[in-house]
Amino acid sequence: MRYELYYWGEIQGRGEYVRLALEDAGADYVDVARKANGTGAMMKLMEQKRGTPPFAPPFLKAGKLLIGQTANILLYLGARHGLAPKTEGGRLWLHQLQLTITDFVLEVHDTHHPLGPSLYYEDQRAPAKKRTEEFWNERVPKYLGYFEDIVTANGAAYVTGRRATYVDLSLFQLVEGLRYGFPKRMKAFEADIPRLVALRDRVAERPNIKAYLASDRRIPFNESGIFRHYRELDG
Ligand SMILES: N[C@@H](CCC(=O)N[C@@H](CS)C(=O)NCC(=O)O)C(=O)O
Repeated sequence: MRYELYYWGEIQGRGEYVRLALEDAGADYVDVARKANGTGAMMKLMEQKRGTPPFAPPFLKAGKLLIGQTANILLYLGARHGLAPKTEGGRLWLHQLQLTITDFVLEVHDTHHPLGPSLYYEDQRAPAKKRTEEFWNERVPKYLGYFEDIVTANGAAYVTGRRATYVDLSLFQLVEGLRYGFPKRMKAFEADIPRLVALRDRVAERPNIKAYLASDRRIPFNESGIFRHYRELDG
């Protein structure tokens, strides 16, 4: 089956967590909105009233299924492509971790858009600065410390053991994104999360991920995505 991924074609954004899973799995997929007329096709699916219309991208068409919400898509792909444990308890645990990543991603977004997504960053610079201070003082240590503790406690290469899961791919993306958005702050912080950094390195070396990162399928970070680099926010 050829999957159809629907996500904005110019950014990594939330679609990247799905792209990483599809790429690691070596799945056959088309990144629809990166093709001619793809964004129109994406909007059409969102506007449909019947079936299971998604609220927002990313969403995935898998045969007759149309699946929205990043964590939900990964729940589906993880089970089909060996990127999740086999037990119900293991899958729920992984899904729980991915939902926590979803929460964190929103907080990353809110560093540059603390007053909401409808205003430009340039119209919320002062609150963004304040929010970013809190984000780095309180929230990054809390979230990444949580994941660091989990990896430390199980003492294995990946978050649930010896095999990589979609959560490991997402943790890779968080470290990469923070490095891009806040290079100075992240450089100082990385000493506190050595196991997450090692996990990031392990993911980067996985053959399919390595090939993907070197390809033009990997869209470069930019200032339209979730992780943005604004020098004034980087300490
Ligand atoms: N909780 C959803 C959030 C989806 C979301 O916010 N998508 C963004 C792009 S990253 C979007 O296009 N939102 C449109 C909107 O909120 O109106 C997920 O994790 O997939």
